Amino acid sequence: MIYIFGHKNPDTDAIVAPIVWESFLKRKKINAKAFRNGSLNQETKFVLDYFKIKYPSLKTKVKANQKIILLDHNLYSQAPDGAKEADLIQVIDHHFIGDFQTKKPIYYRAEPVGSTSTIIAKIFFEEGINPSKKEAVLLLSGIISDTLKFSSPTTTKDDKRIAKLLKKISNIDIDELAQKMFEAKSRISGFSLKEIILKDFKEFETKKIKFGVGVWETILPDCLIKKATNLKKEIEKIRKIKELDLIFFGIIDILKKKCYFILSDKEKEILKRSFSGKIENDLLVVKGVVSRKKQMIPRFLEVLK
Ligand SMILES: [Mn+2]
Repeated sequence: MIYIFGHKNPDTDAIVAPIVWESFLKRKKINAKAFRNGSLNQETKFVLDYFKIKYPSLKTKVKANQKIILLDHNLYSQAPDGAKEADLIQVIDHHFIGDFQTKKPIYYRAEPVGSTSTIIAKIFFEEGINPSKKEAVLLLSGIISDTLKFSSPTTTKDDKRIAKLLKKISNIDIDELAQKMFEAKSRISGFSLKEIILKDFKEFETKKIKFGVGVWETILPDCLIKKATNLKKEIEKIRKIKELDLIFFGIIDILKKKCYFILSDKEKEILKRSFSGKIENDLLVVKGVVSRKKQMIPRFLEVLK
């Protein structure tokens, strides 16, 4: 049995890609199972409920020599515990490739497209297999989520082309689905500020500095902007608990394409050197920044160096 994982703190792409990849492998008579490495976010819950798809089981650790596939990530810091000692057989991903080593040859497919779902769909079409309606809606949701409905700078021609094909198969109204997904994602009631900061959070490191970057994508930024001072205090606490040197957190206004970075004490100077924008109380407001992968991480790595 092969275990398929998306990254820690899964977003919609990191959940739907493993589910569809499991069913792709099953068509090839390969016994595989999709897992989630963390709790589902509101958007993903909405997608799975709306299309009546079972939630994948939670698994955060693997035993040595367990056969595993990593989707939507290639960094061990985002993989389940024990992944380094497991038997890694495939990676399909659209992120930068980190300090990555394997013991034996593996299937590795990386493409600079907007989502892993795009790559999975491409593999279906390349092999002459049409995704089922269910597979198509799941992959379409992954693309919409990661590209913020084709508005993120990570969006490529391939994402749009593949989405059109998937729309044809599934007969889904993309605008309507995206609106519902973004509404679900924007709900903050029931979450503590700590949960909000850590909900979509990834850790990185340079030679000397370990840092985390959290983002909260929303169509209703004001309800969090109001809490900037408290978010700042929360960042101080989380930095200590997680033993990180720095924590960057940005509220991303999906519709206006703006990022509101919290100017927490230790991160303030790096943030100001990384992005130019307007300072409003405890916030640095940066126009046009919506992608952690393409806009934040490369910039932070450069400035931290
Ligand atoms: Mn992704």
